[in-house]
Amino acid sequence: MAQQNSVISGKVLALSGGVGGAKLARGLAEILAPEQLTVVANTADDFDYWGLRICPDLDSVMYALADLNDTERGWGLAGETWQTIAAMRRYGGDDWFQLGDQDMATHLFRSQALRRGDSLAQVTAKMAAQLGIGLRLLPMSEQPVATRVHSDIGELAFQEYFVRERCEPAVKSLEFSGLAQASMQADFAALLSDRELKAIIICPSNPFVSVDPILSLPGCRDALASAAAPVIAVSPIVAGLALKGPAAKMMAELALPASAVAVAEYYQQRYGALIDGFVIDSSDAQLAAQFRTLAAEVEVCPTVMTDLDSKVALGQACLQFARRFAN
Ligand code: FO1
Repeated sequence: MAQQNSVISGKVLALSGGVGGAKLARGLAEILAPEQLTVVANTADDFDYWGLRICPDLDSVMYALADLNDTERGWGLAGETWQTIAAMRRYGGDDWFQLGDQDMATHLFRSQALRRGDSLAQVTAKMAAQLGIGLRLLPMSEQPVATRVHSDIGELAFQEYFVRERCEPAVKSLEFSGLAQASMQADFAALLSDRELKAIIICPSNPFVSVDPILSLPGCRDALASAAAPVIAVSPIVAGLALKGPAAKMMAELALPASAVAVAEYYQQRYGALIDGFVIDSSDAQLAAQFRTLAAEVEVCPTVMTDLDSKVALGQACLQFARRFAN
């Protein structure tokens, strides 16, 4: 990855869900040297399927960082084939969650390594290195945490809600099973007390199912608050819509208005004065004044990432914004 002129010296931490977060992580990877950047991905979407451990957000970030992701479908690998799932269908096996033939190697390799005793961070690092990724990609935790969706059709595992039911059930509440017994992945926790850490960026990922599981890990909120670096959050809601996924629909179901301000208010209500600055899209510029009542700084810039240039531009804007908080 060719580095562009870095606007920050020191280390940067990006907290990410799947697709939206992966795009910003890819932009940051273009700007920063590999040793400067750590990306921590949500693992509360993880589940077992066909006897394999599936980690969709970690994989979305890994594939995007390696430029191997399918940008049209939004998940999985580009140039994928689907012979195994077709054969699985012939047996009458589960086919509601689609695993491509190449993607399956990721799940097989990971599941085998985990069974042999590797940690999730270790096997992720091995795969990332083989895909040419130099930066550090970490799972939020080594312990399993599973998002449970309490919905109008009953309780669902996250992927059952997201993929099998196509996000159609109305969400009543969310629960992160296993969270109380989980801890932050060790390198993630250590980075938060590193004096070299200069920016913590919450990527434009779903606040409820991608960011909350990370920030709700025991000790995470306080460790972020006491980190030397400012915490910058990029709004996943642009002009009242989620660019991808069910965030705006979930907000309506949770009785929150779908707006960048409501996301900021939600974070403030749940985590207190944790977030120092919010990045909102230019199309939401008229909302900027409302952030003053939240005692948070706001940066207005284009946040919709359609190509590498726009990913890099948003990355640069986040880093420049973070620098403004340096004392
Ligand atoms: N998303 C879908 O909408 N349908 C699928 O069949 C599907 C399969 C899949 C396989 C591997 C993988 O890493 C991701 C996959 N995703 C699929 C995406 C995934 O459900 C979501 O990106 C995240 O869990 C939401 O953050």
